Amino acid sequence: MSLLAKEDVYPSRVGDQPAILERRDPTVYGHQAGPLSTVQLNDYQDNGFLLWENLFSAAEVAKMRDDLVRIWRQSEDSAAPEVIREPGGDQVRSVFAVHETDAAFNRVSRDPRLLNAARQILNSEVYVHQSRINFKPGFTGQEFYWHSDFETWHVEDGMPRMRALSCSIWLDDNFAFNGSLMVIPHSHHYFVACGGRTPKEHYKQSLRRQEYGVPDRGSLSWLVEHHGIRMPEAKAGAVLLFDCNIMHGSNSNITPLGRRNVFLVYNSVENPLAPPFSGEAPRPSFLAHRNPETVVL
Ligand code: 6CS
Ligand code: FE
Repeated sequence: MSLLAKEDVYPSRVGDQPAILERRDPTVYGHQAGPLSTVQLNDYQDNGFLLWENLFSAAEVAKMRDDLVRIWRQSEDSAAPEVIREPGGDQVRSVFAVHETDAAFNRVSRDPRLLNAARQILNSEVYVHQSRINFKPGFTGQEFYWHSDFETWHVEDGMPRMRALSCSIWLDDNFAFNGSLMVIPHSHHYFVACGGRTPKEHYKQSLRRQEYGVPDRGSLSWLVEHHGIRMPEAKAGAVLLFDCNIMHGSNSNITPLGRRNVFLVYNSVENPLAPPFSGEAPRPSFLAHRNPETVVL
């Protein structure tokens, strides 16, 4: 891989005014064979997300829930950096790198249903860029403000191009009322460049409540006026596939019903991380894998 700094085709948080730029990368990189039909691929290409209902059986969900509860219990008193707590409290909000630290979720990260869908969309071999469990517990699970994952992964991790996707495995029923993901369909076709500059060690704050690298209200309003908001709902066992650059967020959960989801982010091996475009030090590897060859899938 060239050590020359890559051209920054998606400048953000460079001290300029916010702007809405055109996407300069495909969404679906090819039409090689895989588990997704042409209709599903076209739907994903256009909207930037795809809800794959009943992908995991009730037995598989039950097993993953047991593994999740084990991780939840281990994390409650843990000072590990992978354990992120809710803003203003100490409840566990997320646990990162579960595909590395936990054998059960390592197996999930290598499930052929997910892998082959990622390979099909990204038209290449893939590796895990990031994994996490977002617990969003009942009554106390806080919001995730609007953002594009790619904006952060580009600026803070050095992900050069939009050739990555997230698989969110739903371990609870996701309803509009218990903090299900909101997405702006079609928003992945635009890159919302953010103002400001990235604070040092920003992730120590952003993973609790993100304030930099979030879209300005004018850009967000423009996207919603033109493309609306969707909030997919489905029973546990569904998987939401979404493009790295789709604008999304989720509300706080004040219901008694938890919204526990596991996220696996697959990046193309053709899109290895460069030095962060912010110019800051790279984020820790539990947030962004920097050596694809070390993550054998
Ligand atoms: O900074 C990140 O990598 C994380 N932040 C958010 C809000 N979504 C993606 C990812 O988990
Ligand atoms: Fe996100």
